[in-house]
Amino acid sequence: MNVYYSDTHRQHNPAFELFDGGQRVPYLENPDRLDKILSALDKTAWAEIKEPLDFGLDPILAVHDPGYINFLASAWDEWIAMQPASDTPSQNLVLLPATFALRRKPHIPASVLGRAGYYIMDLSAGIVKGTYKAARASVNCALSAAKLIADNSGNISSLADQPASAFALCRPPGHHSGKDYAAGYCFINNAAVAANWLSAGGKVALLDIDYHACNGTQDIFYDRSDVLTISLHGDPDFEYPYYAGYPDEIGEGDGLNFHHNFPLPSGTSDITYLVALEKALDVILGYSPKFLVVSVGADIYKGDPLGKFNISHKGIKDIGHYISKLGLPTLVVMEGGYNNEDLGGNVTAFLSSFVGS
Ligand code: SP5
Ligand code: ZN
Repeated sequence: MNVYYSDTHRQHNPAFELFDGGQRVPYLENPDRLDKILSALDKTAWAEIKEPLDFGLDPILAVHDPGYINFLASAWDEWIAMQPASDTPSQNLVLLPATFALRRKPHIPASVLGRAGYYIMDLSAGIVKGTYKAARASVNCALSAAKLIADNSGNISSLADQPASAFALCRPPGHHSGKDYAAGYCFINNAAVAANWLSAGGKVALLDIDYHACNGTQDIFYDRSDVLTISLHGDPDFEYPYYAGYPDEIGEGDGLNFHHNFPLPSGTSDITYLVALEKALDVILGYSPKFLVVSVGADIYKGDPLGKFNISHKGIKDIGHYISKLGLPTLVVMEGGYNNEDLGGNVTAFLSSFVGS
């Protein structure tokens, strides 16, 4: 299986984030995550690591607001230029606003801190020098993997009767980023940009199994019927991102009935999860998509520092197996997962059912 990966992710490594209550903690979404995944992939017989191609800005701007992307591109330089000379080395600084715009028709101010509060939704999406470069490389991984499955979608692998599949080892992740905002470690919505790009060639189903609801992906496709979006996640009634991911959010306009949320309780076990997943997979089968995009987060694993599910290693393997049985050309996109020690084993277990192409 082709795996698209770029070392550029290392340039996005904020010194800290802020947890609830104002606790300043080391950034959980750190470069070590991908080191752990890469070393597990290296030990398999099937992973072929490839550099992404550069797709430029057009596929990004087909999904994201240009003012937002311009902000990501220049925010760090603008902010650093405003800082008084200080003893704090720049690698310890993070552009993180203290004032946020509620979406009540706010003005977009000229100042970089004002725009940071407009375009950033929470305290886990701070910007550093390399953030934009890393986010561009990350979305290029998703687009490169999308191109591979689009190019190969007619071919059934003789090895396992499994259609084309590819893995985008993206970092930073993407699914909390909407048209014009960064949130929850996400800056550019990799899976959404790739799904939109694929949708030029036929209907796309995007299934998000990260522990957190995909509020950004939900927003981006909410009024569209050509990309079906489905998310299984910790109930936002108690879990981040709190304000989206409820079962009554089913799309609007042309997109009515083309979004589905499956909120699940704290402590969700393999069985409970697989029952919900089967319902989600039935919706996908009924839609008859040409392509499947899976946003995968290993934060569903028991004991994840940001998760409250109780999914086992075997459960993660089974989830991959159930999804692979759809028999669709599948692009798997990396999202979250913060138990770095078990991350590699869980990701390779999930992917193993898609091997054969
Ligand atoms: C891609 C992804 O998985 N993003 C998740 C972002 C979650 N940010 C939540 C920050 C709030 C942390 N609350 C900490 C509770 C630790 N026990
Ligand atoms: Zn997550």
